[in-house]
Order: sequence, then C-alpha cells, then structure tokens
Amino acid sequence: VEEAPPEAVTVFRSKLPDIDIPSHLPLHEYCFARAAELPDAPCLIAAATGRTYTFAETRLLCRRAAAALHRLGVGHGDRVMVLLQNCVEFAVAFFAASFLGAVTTAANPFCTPQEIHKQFKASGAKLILTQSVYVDKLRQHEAFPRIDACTVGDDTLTVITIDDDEATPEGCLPFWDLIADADEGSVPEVAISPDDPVALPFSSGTTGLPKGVVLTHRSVVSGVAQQVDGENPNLHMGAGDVALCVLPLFHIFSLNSVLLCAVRAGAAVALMPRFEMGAMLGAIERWRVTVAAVVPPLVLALAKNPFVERHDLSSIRIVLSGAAPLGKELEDALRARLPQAIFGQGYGMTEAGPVLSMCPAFAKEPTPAKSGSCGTVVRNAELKVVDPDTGFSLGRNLPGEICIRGPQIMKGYLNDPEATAATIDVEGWLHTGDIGYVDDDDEVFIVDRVKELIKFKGFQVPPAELESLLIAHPSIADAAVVPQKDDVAGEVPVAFVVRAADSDITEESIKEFISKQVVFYKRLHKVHFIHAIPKSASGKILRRELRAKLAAC
Ligand code: 4UU
Repeated sequence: VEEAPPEAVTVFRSKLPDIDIPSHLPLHEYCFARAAELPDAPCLIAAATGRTYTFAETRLLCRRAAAALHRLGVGHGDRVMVLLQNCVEFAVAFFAASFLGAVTTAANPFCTPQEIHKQFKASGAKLILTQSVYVDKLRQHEAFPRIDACTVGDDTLTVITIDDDEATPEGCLPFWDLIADADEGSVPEVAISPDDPVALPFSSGTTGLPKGVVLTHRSVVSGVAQQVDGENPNLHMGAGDVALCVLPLFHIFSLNSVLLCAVRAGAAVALMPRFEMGAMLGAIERWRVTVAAVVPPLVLALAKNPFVERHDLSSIRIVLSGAAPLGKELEDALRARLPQAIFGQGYGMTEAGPVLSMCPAFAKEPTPAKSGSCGTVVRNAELKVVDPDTGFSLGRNLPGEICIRGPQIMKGYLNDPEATAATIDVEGWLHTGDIGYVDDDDEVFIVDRVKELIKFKGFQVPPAELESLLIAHPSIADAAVVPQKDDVAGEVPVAFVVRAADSDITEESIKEFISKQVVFYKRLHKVHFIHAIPKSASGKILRRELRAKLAAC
C-alpha cells in the first residue's frame, strides 16, 4: 500500500489532553499502585459464592502464586497457559506470571483438544492452569506431552488444577495447596523491561489463521491508562465501583477493560464463570454492579428479557458494549430500560491495545455521544482513515479503513514478521480491516469490515481456519467460509463448498465433520455447494462476491 505524503494525512486525536503514562512500570506494579491506599477495599469477588478478596489479599495471593510458579521453574519470558472460565484463580495467575516476567496465554476451555493444542504449541507454553474437568482434553490429544507433576522445562507437561484437593487428577498439582505452601518473600526480583511481553492472546487479525498477539508491559499499561488514568479519565471508575466480569477473560475486552482497568482504578471485579441471564441479573443486584461491560447479544437480552423487570438494576451507571456492531434500535431499547445508566460503545481489537475509541459520556467530565457511535479516539493515540484501495488519508465523514498508532498497539505477531508487516506499516500505523468514518464531532462510526474475520456474538471465527479443515476432507475439492448476518449472533459462518469429483457428500455430514473439531461458535450454519470458488488472478478468494451471493439468496 502506497503512503500518502505526510502533509495530506488527516490525523484524528482525542479532545481530552494527553496524559503522562507510567509505561516504565511493569504491569503488575502499575495495576496494584493503588492497592497500598485501599488495602481493605474489595478487589476480586467470586460472584456465585461471595468469596471476596481485598486489594491487600489479592496482591498477596498473586505474590504467593508467583512464588509457587517460580518454584516450579517458571521464569522470565516463559509462557503460562490459562484454560479457565472467569474465576479468582484466572486473575491471580495472570498477575503472578507478570511478577515473574512470564507471559500468559489464555484460551477458551470450551475449545476442542485440537484447538487448544494449536495455541499451546504456538505459544510454547510449558505449564497449564486449568480445572480438573478439562484435563481429559489434554490427555485425549496425543500431541500434548505427558502430564507429570514435575518442574517445567523438560518434555513433560505441568498441569495445575484449581479444584479442591481431593478432585486433583492424577499427575496434576492443586493450585490452592501450592499457594498455601508458597512464601511470598521468595518471589525473585526480576528486571522487567517495558518491551517484555506480558500477554499473548490469539487473534486472526485481518487475515489467515489465529496468531499469537505479543502485548508488552508498555502496551498493556498504555492501553489501560488511556481508559482509566488522568484527571479526567475516559472510562471513569474508582473505589466503590463494582465492574461486572461476565465476558470471558481469555478475550482482550474483558481482560483489559474490565479486570485490568478495574484493578488499576481501585474498583472491585465481580467474576462470573459464564453468561446465564438469571445468575447475571442476581449478581448485578447482589453486588450492586456499577459498570457493566457487555457484547451486543447481552444488550439484546437486557433490553428484551422479561426477567429484567424483576431485578433491581438501579446500581448500574455505565453499560459499555463492544466487540461487535450494535444496532441503533437495540441501543435505544436498552436506554429506555436502564434510564439511569449511561450507555455507550467501545471499539477494540486485540492487536490495537485493545481500545481504539471509547464513548466520551463515560468520562469523569462527560460529553455526549450519538446513538450508534463507537465514541472518540482514545488519548495518547492517533487515528486515521484511509482509502482501502489507494491508502490515501481521508477527511471527516468519509468511510475508509481505520488505522491507529500509539504506545498501546501490539509489538507484533509471535514468530510471524510477515503477518506483522502486513498489519503494522513502516510508519507504525496498525491497519484494522474495519471500515468506518469520523464525523464532525470526532465520533467514530464502524460501517463494515473488509477483513476476513467473522464475529459470532463477539467471538472470533477465522474463516481460514474452517477452510483449512474443510479442504482436508477427501470429498471436498475447495471451500470458502464467509459471514452471514444473523439477528441473534450478529454473524454466523457459512461455507461454500466444491465437492470432489464423484463425491456426493451432504451438507449434514460436512457440518458434523466441522462440529467435531471446533468450539461451538465456529460451527457452520449452512453449506452451499457450488462449482468453483470465485478467486482473483492471484488466487485470493473473492469473499465480497460470495457475501453478495448470500445476500441475494
Ligand atoms: C463494531 O473485539 C475485540 C475487542 C473489543 C473491545 C475491547 C475493549 C471493545 C471495547 C473495549 O473496551 O477484539 P477482537 O480482536 O476480538 O475483534 C476486533 C474486531 C474489530 O476489528 C471490529 O471488526 O471486532 C470488531 N469490533 C467492533 N465492531 C470490536 N468492537 C466493535 C464495535 N463495533 N464497537
């Protein structure tokens, strides 16, 4: 892509002044900076049981977990895999790894053994923290190393389980026993550079298979600071606030904008292992949740579900929706139902740090945002909109590809300089693959997505992953997967398949073939048989043509 001459670039910036970001600090130090002032304030709340850990207790737990991991051989630069639903142990392990200069890669525990193994292998993790019910997945797949409770670093796999002692599967180590035995004084002094990685979420970005997204201490500290730091924070949270943590922590939205932002701001985090309407409404009421991060299907539930009327949700003052487009009607319906709350959107991307823009009405000194807008660009960052064909910068109200630059963006993709260079250009701009514009009031509107990514309820479904599974089937000659609009999920993946010569494979058997190999949200909703997949001269799938075909049928 050719770059526009610098003088022709329209750069959009936040109206909020830039702030000093203490990006020299390691993430754990930055997040727990207020723990000393608020030792007895609640930090982590297990919403189902009510078990609460204060800031002092949480920090101590994290230090103990770091000591335990250190004793097992986890050190600077090592990768720890977390395979858990939201729980106290997830948060503790994340910070524990940070204390050691180690890196957390979290995956959805509902993923299939083969999906988990791919991430495990690509990340180079030597230790997995999980729950006993998921240990079988690690045994089912022959490619995982043998589970053995020895120190990390050799060719066996160390698995820690969070269940009660008696439930610990053979060969695994019980998390809480390790904590009980650990001495927080034995955490080594680790010299952590701001450029050291701390988190390794997986994302397919604009094209291809899921890749490890290298997020450094500097990028995560900057990303959190852009939201909750400064005299007039963009996302105003503090002591006394309770943030609802129902979105999965293995996804960057919840990890960053809920857990890390809340801890940094001195707010409590109410952890729920999964989304279940009754339990969520009960938790909001019981813990007097003030800040709720949600995805569009949850907005739909809150706006339409009759149970909502039976609960006192008056404590909510902020509802932040993100991870997928939200219709204006739904937004207005939720506003009518929760009139006391400020409702708005954040626009994020795993690689972008993650927040590009955030509703300005969430700020300490709020300014209004329009229905349907994704808010304004975060401070200490630059946003531009470029013509996807020419790369030239566009002015206001003109839709184009959104690009972002700043200290919060990823360092790059793990072991993939080519994919990194295709996403972050030589001038440091990260290309999102989203089409949007900035209006006269600096508000960002997302109107389309030019990248391959499909989003099912905000979950990533990378078409390339499904296509590679499909073409591995002997009865399939070629395949392409594209999104189809869906009222509940936003989008669902559907496949176009070219049968192999003489094959009469059915739609049902293809769907089943895929379901066995992937987590529920990547399942195919429809298979269309065609004679050839439309491709460009260079062999790229013409996805736009296929999407148009879908829209027509
Ligand atoms: C239309 O979805 C995310 C991160 C979301 C996020 C994070 C912190 C939202 C608010 C917040 O505070 O990351 P990924 O990597 O899973 O998916 C990124 C893609 C975007 O490129 C865009 O296509 O998800 C889509 N997306 C949205 N689309 C994300 N947010 C929005 C949005 N409207 N508000």
